[in-house]
Amino acid sequence: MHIQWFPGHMTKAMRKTEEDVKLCDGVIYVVDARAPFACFNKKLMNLFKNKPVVYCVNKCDTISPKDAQKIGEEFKRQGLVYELIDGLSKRDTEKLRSACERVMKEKTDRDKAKGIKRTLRFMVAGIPNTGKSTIINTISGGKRAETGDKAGVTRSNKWIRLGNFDLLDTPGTMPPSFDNQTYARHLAYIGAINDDILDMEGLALELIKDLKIIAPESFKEKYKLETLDKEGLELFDDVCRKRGFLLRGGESDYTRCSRAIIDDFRKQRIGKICLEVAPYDGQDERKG
Ligand SMILES: Nc1nc2c(ncn2[C@@H]2O[C@H](COP(=O)(O)OP(=O)(O)O)[C@@H](O)[C@H]2O)c(=O)[nH]1
Ligand SMILES: [Mg+2]
Repeated sequence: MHIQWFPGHMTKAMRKTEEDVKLCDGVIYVVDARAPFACFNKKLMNLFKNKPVVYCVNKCDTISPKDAQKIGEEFKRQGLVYELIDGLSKRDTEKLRSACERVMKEKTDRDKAKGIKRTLRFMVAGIPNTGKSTIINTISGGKRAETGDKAGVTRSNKWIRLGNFDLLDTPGTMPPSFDNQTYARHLAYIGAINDDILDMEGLALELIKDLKIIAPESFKEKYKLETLDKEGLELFDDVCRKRGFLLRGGESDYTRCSRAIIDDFRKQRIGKICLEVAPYDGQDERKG
């Protein structure tokens, strides 16, 4: 299975981002805690290389506190300024505001000495569906940016003014191609890639193979499987049977079961699973 997704509107969005970043003091780069490293779009991040960036590991409520801590350690090791947050928590999103103030402190102090009081302008960027608009809504205490549980809800850049703090909501963009297909799969699992272009049955089979390694206990428990010591497709059949997704002749109904498994994963019904904490950090292609 090879995943590729770069619709035309993203080229335009990328160009707009390149223009708009010049108007900003810094960037809040939002990633999804379930696949934080897959969310790094190098091409996009390249546009921010001269700006302070606050990394926001969002949706931490969907993974275990222990895994969140591990992600934090890795970001720290890479020398990044970051916050681990739940984008629906007002208290958490306020941490982002202070992180932005922190990275701007030198400049703000210099301005203050000159008697200048300026508004801080931050662009909220990242790949699609990581929760950029949600975070802006939570911080602003109102539903001002459109959100939705699929890729591509935000179509254009939009300023949200919050007193002396302005945030720019942007549509997410993907890299033009995925050189790491493990990461591409992770993005598909978490819903960052439009489902309509994906082979959902192929994707569910891949997810089964990944869960067998990443979260064997939760996977086994969720579908009441007797053993995981089987090939992916055989496990797929077991899940179909256990969930009652069978066609009239008793054969597996892969189509319906695929949707169900992927949905179970996205809604944490298999467990709070992070796909990218060591030793399953997606750096190596999956073994076995
Ligand atoms: N569980 C959880 N879901 C979130 C969080 N932040 C956003 N979401 C959900 O993720 C989906 C995408 O959010 P949205 O703000 O539209 O993402 P955007 O494309 O980056 O602007 C929506 O269904 C949100 O409700 C979070 O911190 N935790
Ligand atoms: Mg959005």
